[in-house]
Amino acid sequence: MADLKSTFLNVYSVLKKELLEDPAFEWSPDSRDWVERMLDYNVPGGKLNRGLSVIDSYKYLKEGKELTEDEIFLTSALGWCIEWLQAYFLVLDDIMDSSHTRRGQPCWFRLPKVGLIATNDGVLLRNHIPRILKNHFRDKAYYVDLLDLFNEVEFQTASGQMIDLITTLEGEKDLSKYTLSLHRRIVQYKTAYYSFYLPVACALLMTGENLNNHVDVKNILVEMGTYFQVQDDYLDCFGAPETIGKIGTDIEDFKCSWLVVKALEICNEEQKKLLHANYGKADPANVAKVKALYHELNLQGVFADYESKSYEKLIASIEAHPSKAVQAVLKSFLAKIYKRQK
Ligand code: GPP
Ligand code: MG
Ligand code: MG
Ligand code: MG
Repeated sequence: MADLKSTFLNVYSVLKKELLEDPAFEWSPDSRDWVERMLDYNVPGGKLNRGLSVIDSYKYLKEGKELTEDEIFLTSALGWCIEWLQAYFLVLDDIMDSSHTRRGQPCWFRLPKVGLIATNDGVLLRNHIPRILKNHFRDKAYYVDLLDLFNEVEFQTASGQMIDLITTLEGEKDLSKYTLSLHRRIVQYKTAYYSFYLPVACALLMTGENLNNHVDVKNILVEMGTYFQVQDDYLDCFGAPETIGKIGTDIEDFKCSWLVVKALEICNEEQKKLLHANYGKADPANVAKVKALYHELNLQGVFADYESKSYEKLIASIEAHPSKAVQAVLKSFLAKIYKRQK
């Protein structure tokens, strides 16, 4: 594992070097330094689960056959394309969510020298993906499918992000619209496709599969991604900032979080009034009242219950899949996130 990670990180250096020598631009020392610093700050510092999953998934699909150097490089390059996509989303998401920290450091746009230049950095990060794909995949039979996959998933994510954001519009804040079905719609689009379906779909394309034949795999991965975002919502309030590397802002931001949806479902009239009066306010005193209510309602226990039930359901649908190799892909992905603390 440690070995796989260091191989993966070596590929990052190769891809970065190519981008910093991109012949389509006349580089100056300043511009090269900016992009290098921006990439090192935003791309490689996460858990790398999404990226590493491309290599893992491909291995399982090859049923344990030793990968060639070329296959390791290509699966890693696709893994990095997903990490680049993630960096692009996070740089912009942190501006949209007024977040302060990410991966244990200030959000990129919070650096005094960066500010709103971060929006253009997001656009650059996004543009690096087709450049990496062109450099390494243009001769492959699945090149067009790969481009199409990244485009589709980006569109789904931006659409999910849009519904996440418009529910919080000033003047339209309305807790009564926060239901489990709205929550599901948001997280399926903003998180599940790019975080869960995309890595496995990349591996499937590399093995020559047609994605239209794997809708059942997609459905299971979307379920898994939904569970993952419920964990993210839970950790936003109950996680330790030192461990998750970020300070939660969902209560302040009036987010349609799984926690507020559950709270609304089980609270009494008086508790509902308290939620309406305090949710979505920046003042720490309001936030503290919402958190106290979450404790009173034992949302930690409700979440623990949800977590074990989701796990059972996911395992059952994975085991119903006819291919042992696909089962192994899905189980390894689930094992990486079950009961995660970060
Ligand atoms: C995660 O939501 C969703 C994204 C990172 C997708 C962003 C999409 C864009 C098109 C910008 P979140 O805000 O709960 O994540 P976190 O808790 O990590 O801030
Ligand atoms: Mg956010
Ligand atoms: Mg967000
Ligand atoms: Mg979150």
